[in-house]
Amino acid sequence: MKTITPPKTAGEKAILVQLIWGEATREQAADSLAELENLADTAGIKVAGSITQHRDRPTGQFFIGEGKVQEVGMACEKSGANLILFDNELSPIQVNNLDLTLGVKVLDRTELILQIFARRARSAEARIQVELAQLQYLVSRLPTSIKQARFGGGIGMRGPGESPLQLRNAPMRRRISELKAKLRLIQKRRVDQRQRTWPQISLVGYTNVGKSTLLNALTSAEAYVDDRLFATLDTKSRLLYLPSGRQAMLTDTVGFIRNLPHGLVASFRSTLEEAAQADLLLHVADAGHPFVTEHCTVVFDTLREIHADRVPTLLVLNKCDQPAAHLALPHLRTLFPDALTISAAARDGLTELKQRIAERIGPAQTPSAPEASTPDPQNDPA
Ligand SMILES: Nc1nc2c(ncn2[C@@H]2O[C@H](COP(=O)(O)OP(=O)(O)OP(=O)(O)O)[C@@H](O)[C@H]2O)c(=O)[nH]1
Ligand SMILES: [Mg+2]
Repeated sequence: MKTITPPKTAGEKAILVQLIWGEATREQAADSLAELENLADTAGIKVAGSITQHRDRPTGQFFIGEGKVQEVGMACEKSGANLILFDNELSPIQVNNLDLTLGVKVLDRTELILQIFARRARSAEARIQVELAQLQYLVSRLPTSIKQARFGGGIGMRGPGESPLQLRNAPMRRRISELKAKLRLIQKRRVDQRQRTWPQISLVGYTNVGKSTLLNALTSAEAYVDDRLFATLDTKSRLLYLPSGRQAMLTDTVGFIRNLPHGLVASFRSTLEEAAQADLLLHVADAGHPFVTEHCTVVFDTLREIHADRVPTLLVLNKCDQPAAHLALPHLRTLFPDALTISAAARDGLTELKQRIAERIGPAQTPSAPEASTPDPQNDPA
């Protein structure tokens, strides 16, 4: 069985489509659309334009209204776009209906993120995680009757003329079990290697906030840094030397993003589990981002999902060298009085950060012990 489907998005031109409904405000919707454009850029897709619609609720047939579908079709024709990227999550039937009506490939936000992951995964572990994410996403979208049928085809993202409805299921479930077992083995080896000699600290946070930059600034990790979403899929760990004379193992993680489907989070458990098992989390946030508080909420929610919300956490407001951060700081300090303010890029505030980490980690004589509340890694609910 093939391990991974190469992404098919490179060199494509897209129209972005967004439906604003329910409780979403205009500002949130605009930020979400800007994020989708960033995701498209990360995937190497040119954006030819965007179309937004307001409705009370989505339509069953196309998600957006029929008139809007025609408008999207005309925009594709006019701009030569060969791809439609939806900011909202669509049902397989809606994708199918749009494909058939418009004759243009349609991807929703989640599929786009999965394709970025597929392109960026380098290590064996990350590639297994991506395949697992793709399979779990496909399984989660199959109607029950199809889920119970037998599966005989290949795996991977939906290709031209191929719909999730045509996929059948038993070998997928077998493959999912195989991949989970492989991941557990890789993870166990890693944990065994470290043998919890050092206290474990995980860097967590929204994507593109500067986690890898901070890892580099605090250690000599030389982790990959890029002004793109999901720069890090292959995470690094490095020893951090604290002023107390103590050392701790600092680990980077995959960035979080809003509306990340649960199946995908579960697939990235082996890196996220590190966060759940850590002795301390450094929650890094971009203080200059206009939606920093929403980003923090996404991170809090995701940590709860992976049972990491009981791990002691230091909130680190990064990018404080930026003028936008200066403006936001008074408000952020009221919201998060215990947060530290730093600039990982300018290496500002790192001495105080190390001091605070040392205080949280405790004196060198204290052996580190995992909290009883950490979840059982064998007990994967996905
Ligand atoms: N101005 C400023 N930019 C920063 C700072 N820290 C990081 N950046 C920039 O922010 C962008 C993202 O940095 P990364 O370290 O790759 O962020 P990340 O959180 O690891 O991102 P992902 O791995 O994609 O989730 C890069 O362009 C960095 O140069 C900072 O303190 N100030
Ligand atoms: Mg990174």
